[in-house]
Amino acid sequence: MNIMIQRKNLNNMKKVLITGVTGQDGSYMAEYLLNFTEYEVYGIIRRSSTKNYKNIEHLLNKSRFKIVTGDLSDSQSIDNLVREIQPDYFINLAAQSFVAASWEIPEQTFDVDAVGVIRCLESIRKHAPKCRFYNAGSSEELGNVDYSPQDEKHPLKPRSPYGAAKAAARHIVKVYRESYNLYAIQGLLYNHESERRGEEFVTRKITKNVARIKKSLDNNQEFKPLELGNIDAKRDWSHAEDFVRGIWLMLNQEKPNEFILSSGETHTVREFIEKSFNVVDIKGKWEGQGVNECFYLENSDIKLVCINPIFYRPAEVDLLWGDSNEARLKLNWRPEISFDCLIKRMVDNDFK
Ligand code: NAP
Ligand code: G4F
Repeated sequence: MNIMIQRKNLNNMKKVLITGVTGQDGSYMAEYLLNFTEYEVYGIIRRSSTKNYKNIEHLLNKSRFKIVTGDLSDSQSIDNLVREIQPDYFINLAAQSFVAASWEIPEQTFDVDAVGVIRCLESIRKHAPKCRFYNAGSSEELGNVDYSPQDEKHPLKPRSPYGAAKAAARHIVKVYRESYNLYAIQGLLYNHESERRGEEFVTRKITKNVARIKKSLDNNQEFKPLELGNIDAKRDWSHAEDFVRGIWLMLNQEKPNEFILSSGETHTVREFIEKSFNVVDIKGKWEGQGVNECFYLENSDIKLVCINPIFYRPAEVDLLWGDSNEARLKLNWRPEISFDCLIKRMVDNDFK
């Protein structure tokens, strides 16, 4: 009897295919959906000689979580997965997501972040046209912004190969939605971070180094200062856990609308640095100008942070500040983790 019930439930389960499941958002999304008993989650990972399961290790023993292999740069692999699994939802969170690297590998970035989206859409169109598709859009698409805070009507003005690829993806998602009547959307998400954030991104780079410097100071050891680029850039930062909820709400509307998800606040990188040091009770002061500016330990000549121009970008997005009122109104979504709480969680995690 129990076995029969279990079989029935398994058959009734909705199948969710997630790309980028080893990354920050993909791992939170899988975790979020596995809390609901009606979903079977298929996480797509890339084939490689070394497994990168750090963010999903805690999910591997769950019966409703399955690992499958595929690559956004390989249409056959995506096609096979969609044909065989017949997903109800396809959440594309895979990307070359590091903006700075997109000038070094522009073709690969465009291939994965834009053409890869066509590969997903084509497979859905052919094999699972009822499947709901979400593509991960970015505030980088807005780039050199005209006004603040930016809303859904803001024009696309990308400043990086990454931003241009995501903007192209936005157009193609709309074309497939309108041409084939697919439920295909691309949310426009502002920066979101977490304890699982990649170590190259500025927030995690700061919190990791704050933890390193704190340990060195506590042990009276010498240390190298943290080196950063443009510390006056402004970003609208949230916690990734809040955003996966928003993505899921966007995917489950009656009609396929696209929304901005953001905290509605903007802060400089400089502020993120100061607050991160504050979490571990280190006070500092800024001195100098431009590339000679440094953050010194208060009442000493010890450098905590310096500027290194190698981290400047060929073109910068100076200010991102999102107006997410539409999502708050229509999806009844709002972020719950504050800027200060985000920083504390990240610093505490790195310090541990
Ligand atoms: P992330 O941590 O860098 O994760 C990226 C994921 O994509 C990884 O799992 C990576 O797999 C996978 N991947 C990369 N290339 C692939 C390929 N060719 N085929 C299959 N998988 C591939 O990124 P994230 O921060 O979670 O972001 C998720 C998505 O949201 C991305 O599309 C990103 O561009 C977008 N986005 C992020 C933010 C943000 O602030 N976090 C804001 C707006 C939009 P490996 O483990 O094999 O490398
Ligand atoms: O942390 P970042 O590298 O994130 P960025 O460029 O804003 O991109 C992130 O958010 C986008 C959404 O807006 C996503 F679509 C994208 O996938 C990614 O998740 O840099 C943030 C700011 C930039 O202005 C950068 O110039 O920090 C500045 N910065 C200053 N020094 C630095 C550094 N960034 C990095 N990564 N490393 C530095 O040393």
